[in-house]
Amino acid sequence: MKTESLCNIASQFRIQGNIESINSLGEGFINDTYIVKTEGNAPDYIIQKKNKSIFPDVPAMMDNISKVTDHIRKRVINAGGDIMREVMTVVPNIDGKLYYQDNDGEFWVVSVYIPDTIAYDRADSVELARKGGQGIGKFQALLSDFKAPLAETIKGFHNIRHRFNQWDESLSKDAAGRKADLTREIEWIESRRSKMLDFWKLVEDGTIPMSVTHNDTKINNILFDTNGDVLCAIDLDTVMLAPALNDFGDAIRSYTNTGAEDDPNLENVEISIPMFEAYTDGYLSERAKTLTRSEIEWLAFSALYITYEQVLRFLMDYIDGDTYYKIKKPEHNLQRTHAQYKLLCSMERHYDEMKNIVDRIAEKYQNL
Ligand code: GN1
Ligand code: MG
Repeated sequence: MKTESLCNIASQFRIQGNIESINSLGEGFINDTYIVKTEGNAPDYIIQKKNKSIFPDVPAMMDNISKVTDHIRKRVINAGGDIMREVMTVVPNIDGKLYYQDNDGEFWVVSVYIPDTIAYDRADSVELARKGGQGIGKFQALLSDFKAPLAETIKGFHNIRHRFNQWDESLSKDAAGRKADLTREIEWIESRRSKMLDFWKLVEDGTIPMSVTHNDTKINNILFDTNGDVLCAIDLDTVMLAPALNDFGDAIRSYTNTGAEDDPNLENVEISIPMFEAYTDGYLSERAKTLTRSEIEWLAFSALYITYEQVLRFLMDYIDGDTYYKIKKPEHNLQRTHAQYKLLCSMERHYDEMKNIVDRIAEKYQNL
């Protein structure tokens, strides 16, 4: 059977207006994303081909997204907000399903494009970091009374015990024959294994609770209004139940890095403490009163945890022969590994300072 055209696929969804153009959008590592422009006053749309090898159960993922956005929508309505801008709107296909499966078995999904918004590739000011923290804090707070179960769409996503199982398997396979040249990098992972597992045990024994989390909280997953206010979190593919701390840690990993995630010049890469402080302030302004004592206690550590996990994931993908992340050059995953490791070392050096900042800010908001 012939591969279907983008236009034909888009026409399978309940979109308003006639399609004017469909163009590629953004540079996600995972999915293929396009913008569907329509004629006249009809809204524009985002159409995405979901990556089946990463999301083995797209219907379950879309079910999670729809439950979570329905919940947020109700809260936005109650607060008198604008549901076309403050929450993502998923568009069903003509059969009422939240996805369309094409002739090649690929899964496509559509959402309404929110116009007049800004998405930042990086947070380059403390004001922006603070707003980003507020954004994710708000997202979590809007979902703090969410009770329905959610599917675990990517098994063990930020579960380091699960990641070590994958890691051990990758090392023993050595699929691309690269292991021999990676002694130093592998030692970075192994030397911290027990420390990371000790943290995860607190999740397993319930000391650190589970809640609804976004699981990919880079600043480019938050939409801002043209006046700079947070509108909503987008890219909800990985919405699942996990420790709230993961969202904080992942955000710190991206916001506070003075260099790029794949910076070839390691001298550029450090944690910016002013950015850490600003993000923490924004986040805790929304969450200080609802987080538990143990969550506050481990908040700073979560940044080290998620950054470590990212070092492991980039390195593991390099060892596997670059099968997960899209790469732009042969050693891209190794370059990402080095840059994220540099960031991890910088966080480790500043850990006491980070903890003090969390304690001080948490106390400030708890006493308000
Ligand atoms: C992936 O492609 P993007 O930016 O949505 C990944 C994240 C990583 C990130 C690293 C489902 O996210 O976990 O932190 O790349 N998402 C998935 O840049 O694996
Ligand atoms: Mg993403």
